[in-house]
Amino acid sequence: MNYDHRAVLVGLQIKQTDDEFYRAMDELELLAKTASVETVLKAVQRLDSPVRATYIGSGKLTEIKAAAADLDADTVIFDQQLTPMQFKNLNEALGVEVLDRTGLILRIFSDQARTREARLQVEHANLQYVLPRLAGMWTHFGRQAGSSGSMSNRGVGETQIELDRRHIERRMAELERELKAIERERATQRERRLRSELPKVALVGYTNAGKSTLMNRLLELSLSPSEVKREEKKVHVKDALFVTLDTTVRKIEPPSGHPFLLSDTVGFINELPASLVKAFRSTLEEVKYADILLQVVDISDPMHDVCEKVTEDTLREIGAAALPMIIVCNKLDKAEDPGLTAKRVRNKVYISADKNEGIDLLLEAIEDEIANMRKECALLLPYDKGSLLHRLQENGDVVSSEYRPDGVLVKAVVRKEYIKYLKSFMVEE
Ligand SMILES: Nc1nc2c(ncn2[C@@H]2O[C@H](COP(=O)(O)OP(=O)(O)OP(=O)(O)O)[C@@H](O)[C@H]2O)c(=O)[nH]1
Ligand SMILES: [Mg+2]
Repeated sequence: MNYDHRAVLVGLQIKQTDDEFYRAMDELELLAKTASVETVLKAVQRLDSPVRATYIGSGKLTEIKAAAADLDADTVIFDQQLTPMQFKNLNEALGVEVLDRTGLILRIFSDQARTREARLQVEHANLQYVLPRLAGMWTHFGRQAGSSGSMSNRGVGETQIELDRRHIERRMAELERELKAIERERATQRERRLRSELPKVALVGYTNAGKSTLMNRLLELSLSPSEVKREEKKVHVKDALFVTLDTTVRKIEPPSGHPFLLSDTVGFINELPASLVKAFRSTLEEVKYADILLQVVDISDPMHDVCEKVTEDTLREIGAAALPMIIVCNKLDKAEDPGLTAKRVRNKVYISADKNEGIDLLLEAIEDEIANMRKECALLLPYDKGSLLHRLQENGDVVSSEYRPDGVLVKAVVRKEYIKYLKSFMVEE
């Protein structure tokens, strides 16, 4: 792999256990890799609390500066979000580009954003992050431009910062207006989907857990062989973080079983930066309109418990914690325990999306949840209610129908909350 940058990663271990801390450092390395940054050194410091002005102690700072020079690193990445003051001081002290975890995640989001909405959301999050850090960035760019950052240059820098600030604020207001308009469009689309009686199933989970891979597997069930080959309906899969940033919805028609709508969306991560949560709120919130959640967990990750907790916390934050959920333990083929095979234990299913194992068990679990939300009833539909019959048929809800002089006697399985609208057509069998 060719990298664009070389970086020293700096971690500050405060309260975390070693396991938690090193997992977070590994994740930071994977984030860096996703952003095309090669990790040349992971430096660690243990302190009771971060140093207010410089995050790490001055001895460590000198050490890192020397290491960066020795190893030819052009970037130093810190494991937590730095305060604007820390950011400015570290920029001045280190003389190479300084990034914190938030800045790194923002960079990945910028690289991966494809749709217009995702691009606008990322730009907004970026500007929000940049605004209080302008002073620190000016130090950096000022130096890059060859100025010494001496007193005589300070005035120029400050005028520039003020101009930049006003420009950024204007752009942010513009972005907010555009995003509101897109959100309205999305609400209309959503309403259309809600009106469709198809059950809505949403993939959720930590980034890189295999959500998009699973979506493609399920999608293949509904495609003809030539469509499978063309791949155009499939979603993008990659061993990197935040490959998916927007929501894709596809209709899935299992060979046996009820059709449903499946959505794939942005993954979660521990301590998702606040500016991104805000910017991606409407994308994230899509999840709460689902009927059933599929929480995809990478069980080959030794710390997958942490990921599950992060997912559950995030779901609570967006008001989706009470929805029926199936836990999909994915990457079975890579799991440490070799005795583990595809199986289903109530609402927990062990699968390998990549190796196509256990998908049938997952479909059964989905089918059971769908059955839970539906109820069988007998209806006598007058002949002028043809469109209603058509809709029931289209959604695969009709079990049997019999044409009678006074209308069509239909046995159908419909969503429980829909029953109240059908009351007037209901008959005893
Ligand atoms: N070994 C193994 N790898 C898998 C499995 N499922 C997915 N992967 C791999 O895991 C990586 C991430 O898969 P994605 O489907 O892109 O994951 P995602 O959850 O959509 O990730 P983001 O969209 O980036 O949040 C890819 O390299 C997949 O090939 C599996 O069952 N076994
Ligand atoms: Mg994905």
